[in-house]
Amino acid sequence: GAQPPQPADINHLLTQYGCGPIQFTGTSDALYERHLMFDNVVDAAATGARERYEAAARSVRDVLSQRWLRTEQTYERENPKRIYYLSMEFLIGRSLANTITNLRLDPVAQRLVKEENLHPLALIEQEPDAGLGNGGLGRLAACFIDSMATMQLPAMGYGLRYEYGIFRQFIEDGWQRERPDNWLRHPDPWEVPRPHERVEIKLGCSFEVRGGTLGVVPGRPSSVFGLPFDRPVAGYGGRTINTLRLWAAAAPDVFDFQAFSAGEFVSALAGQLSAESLTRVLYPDDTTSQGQGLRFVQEYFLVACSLADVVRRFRRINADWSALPRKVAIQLNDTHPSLAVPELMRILLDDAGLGWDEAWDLTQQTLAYTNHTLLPEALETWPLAWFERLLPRHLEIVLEINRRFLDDVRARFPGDEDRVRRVSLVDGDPNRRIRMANLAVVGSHSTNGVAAIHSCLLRTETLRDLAEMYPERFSNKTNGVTPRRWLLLANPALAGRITAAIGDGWITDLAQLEKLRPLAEDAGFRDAVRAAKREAKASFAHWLRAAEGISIDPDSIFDSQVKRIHEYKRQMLNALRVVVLYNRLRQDPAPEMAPRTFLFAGKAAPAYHLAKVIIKFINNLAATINQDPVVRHRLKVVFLPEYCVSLAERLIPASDVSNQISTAGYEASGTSNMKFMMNGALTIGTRDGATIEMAEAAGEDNLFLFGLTAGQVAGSRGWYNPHWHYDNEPETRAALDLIFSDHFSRHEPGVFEPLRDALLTHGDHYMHLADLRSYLAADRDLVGLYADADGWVRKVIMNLAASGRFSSDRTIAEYAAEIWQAGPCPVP
Ligand code: B1N
Repeated sequence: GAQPPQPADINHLLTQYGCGPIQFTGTSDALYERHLMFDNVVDAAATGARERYEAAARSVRDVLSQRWLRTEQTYERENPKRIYYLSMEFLIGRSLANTITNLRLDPVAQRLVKEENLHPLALIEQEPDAGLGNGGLGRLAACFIDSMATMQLPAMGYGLRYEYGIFRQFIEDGWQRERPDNWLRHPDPWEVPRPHERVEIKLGCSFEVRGGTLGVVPGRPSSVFGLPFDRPVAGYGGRTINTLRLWAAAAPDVFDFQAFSAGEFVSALAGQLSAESLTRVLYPDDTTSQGQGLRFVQEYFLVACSLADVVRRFRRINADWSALPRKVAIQLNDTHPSLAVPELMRILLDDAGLGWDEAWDLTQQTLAYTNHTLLPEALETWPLAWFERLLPRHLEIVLEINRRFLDDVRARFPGDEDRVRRVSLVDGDPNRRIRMANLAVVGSHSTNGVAAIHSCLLRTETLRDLAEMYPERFSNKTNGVTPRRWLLLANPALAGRITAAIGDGWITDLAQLEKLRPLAEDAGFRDAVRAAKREAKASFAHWLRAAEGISIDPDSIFDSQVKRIHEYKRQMLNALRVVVLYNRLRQDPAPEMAPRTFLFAGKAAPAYHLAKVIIKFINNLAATINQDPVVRHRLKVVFLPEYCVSLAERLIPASDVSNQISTAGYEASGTSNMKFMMNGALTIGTRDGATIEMAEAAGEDNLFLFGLTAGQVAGSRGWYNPHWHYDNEPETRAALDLIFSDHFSRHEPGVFEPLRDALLTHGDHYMHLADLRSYLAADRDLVGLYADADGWVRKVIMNLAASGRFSSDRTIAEYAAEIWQAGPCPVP
């Protein structure tokens, strides 16, 4: 019968433990210090940088939490058509500075930094990059969710919460080495676990993961849990806070193991490791598919968790299944989540009890597919035998889809059995495989490429037969990048000058950069742009010296190529250019020429040997050139280890020249090309991917385009012979001879023989030698223009003015209008 304590008593009870003087509202202490005290339980006066970062990040999260909740409540209430972006990769990078920028909290952050005596850069550096992607495809997904939140679209990203993201790269004796990326070592202040919203995924068999490979135990069905971890996606202006939901795999609870005898208790629990290995690590292949069993299960896990979640949310407020395509749009980021086709069919047939025709119609109307590459080694196919064991019901559904589809093909093209074989979802006997791209096209209402040339080749070459069947399904959606991260945040020097000139409307409407076009003739604005570049170069040079101990001259031309290392991207073509320039200087050491710094960065897939040899070559080239007293004040070569989003944010603003030199027809779009363009670099490149559209927008004379066109590349496939160039072009021959004479590998004779094989003996598949001379000619023009400071900045401004088209806001507006038929749902 004791009385509950009265308020005065409560205060008394609390104060006896000394819970002051931290306040909860009104001061920056309230925002920040209470996290040190109550989350980490450390004395504010004695904290490390990591704890300060965590407290700062949690403070920022506090600011958006209510808005985040209200965003979801608004969607529940308004019941708009929702957009779901399914991707095996989200290459997010860091979130602290980006979230502060998007919430426009800079003034608050500055006050906090001052009052708490924080070192903002040191703080920011504490956050690991969320490297849950390989390259362009994963970064595109991250730019898209930024744009969707900024445009107030009711959208959500679904991905996997890999414990280890893309490997960390370091260089040893010039070679790439890999280290695991343990990015979750410390608690991540951005993620909110939602254990109550877990989903159970059923598989046709049990499995175990040993040494990274998947072993299946047939006949014994099993299940895995998907635990959602939510991350806030703050739109610019902070009106909408959307969610990126990442799934972690977990074994069923101990409870399920009670059937085991006491003797098996420990081994049964140890078996949980298998289920949890599912989301352990991101596969490090970019534009290739290794076809590993564990990857297959990862892909199914993403699809099954996400669709279960989507359907549950849909059913909460919609009674009628037929409303699905009016309320849900699901975009598949490449074929990686294309098991969504049979999975959605399974749900509609088996769980909802719909008939085939209705289920099929709803599935097609709900799903849409984006293709990101034409490289044959990237087109996913999975052994039919794996479906049989792991997903027998899905196999039944895929085969029934195929039976009906091939009936249609035969009806439309009687007697054309060749065509039937080409378009079938099942690759022929004896090693029957399911063709995931065909499944994605047939099972959706939309297939798009990511740049005009790519979409065109997709329609006319790679997926020609399917495009003939369903021409209305095919379209182009040229990629874009978010100007918030890639200009406003990464390049304050340039962003500030743009805003001073035309106001800040460009941040959410990048087409406004067109207003800069007339300012190319304004000497004051040209000076401002030049000064911005100079600031960015100086700060990059300063960082490079501090971080890597490498000095570069901010008065030299910064000439960059940063992207995954791949033969088709032709880092070797760039390296050959440098060897030719080196040879020229050795012959004539004193030409009037601006000094040049060549910056390379990028990771090689750990199993891609030739890509690793290319890294080794660039490093040896750097070592030789940087030590050579004759050339070292004119040429400098740097290979920057550990390319990642954060490094891109520093390097791109500082670059004068952007190399986009893929063999024409092979780079689907490219997206760093756009980031360089909007950061005031000039492009030297081939007519490939979105670079073609950049040249259209800025005018061809404002880029340095060279080399074979995609048509010429395809047309010379039959007769191209690299030896012709070796025999007839003295500079080409001299460069190759120098490499193969071990000039760059004095102590490692023969290490570069694999390059000879690729470039000469085996026919130079990516046609480096065909383009070297025209590359050098374009390079000469470029260096010539650099000597004319005003002429250079004029072109920079013309590029900047034309870069508005390459905002991911424009891309997302096109997806929303033409594929999703979805609009904004503003949060009041
Ligand atoms: O997607 C980017 C494009 O800008 C690039 O041109 C393109 O190369 C890139 C399998 C891929 N295509 N395919 C992949 C990534 C991981 C993987 O496991 C394929 N990445 C691209 C954005 O559209």
